[in-house]
Amino acid sequence: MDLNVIANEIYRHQKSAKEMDKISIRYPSITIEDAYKIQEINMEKELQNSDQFVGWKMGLTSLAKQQSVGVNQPIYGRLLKSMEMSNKKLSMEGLIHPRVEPELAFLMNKRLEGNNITEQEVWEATEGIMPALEIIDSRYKDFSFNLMDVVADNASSARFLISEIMYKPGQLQWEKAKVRMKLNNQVVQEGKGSAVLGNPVRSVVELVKMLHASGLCIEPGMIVLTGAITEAIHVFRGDSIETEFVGLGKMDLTII
Ligand code: 0L1
Ligand code: MG
Repeated sequence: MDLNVIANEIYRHQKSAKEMDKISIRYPSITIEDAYKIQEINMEKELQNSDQFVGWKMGLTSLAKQQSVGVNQPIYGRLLKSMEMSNKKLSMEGLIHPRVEPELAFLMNKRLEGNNITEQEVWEATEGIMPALEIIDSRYKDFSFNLMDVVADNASSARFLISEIMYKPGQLQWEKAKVRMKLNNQVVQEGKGSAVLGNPVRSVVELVKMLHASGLCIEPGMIVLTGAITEAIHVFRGDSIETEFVGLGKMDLTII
């Protein structure tokens, strides 16, 4: 099994926005370490193409999502500057079957590393917290995958939109932050910050520990998408999404 070959195949599908078969079927012995290595190989390609590595995302941070993939652990992915949306219009170009999920984004101002990191240390290293929308888009047919597949596909990362309004970490009890999502004027999802590992700060703690296992860390200036507060909504061209982060502001998205 050549990880570069598998990475190239996934990369081609990420770029062409064409669905592919699960790699775990053809490579049943693939490990989680292999899958993270594939993710890293493809990130290197992007950096060589002048993209910028701007942060990390955590995925599968809710019990419901973990159960749907049959795992009991979150995963991480890498965020690139080119994934960041600059306006509220999501183009379907380059996407296969996108889904939108509301998240809280942490902006870090210190390096965070190590296996013994505490919530207090994460709070102290947090410049601010911003409402965000993540657009996930699995490259696998029917959005169906196992843990190794999804990690190798950069945790389904596709696009993200971050609110311009930043809040101080102590401004709110983030586990109580309420979110309501409307799709074409109908409320379709509601949730609270506690859906993210009990509190989004724990997602950053877990991320630092998982990165440590691979000799990686969070650098100052990086953002962390901490994980979905509600189920992701499948969107199509012509849809409009209105997400209310109660007391923190609204984020709209039109799919074009
Ligand atoms: O951000 C996420 O929680 C998604 C992680 C990958 C699983 C999926 O694509 O639903
Ligand atoms: Mg997400």
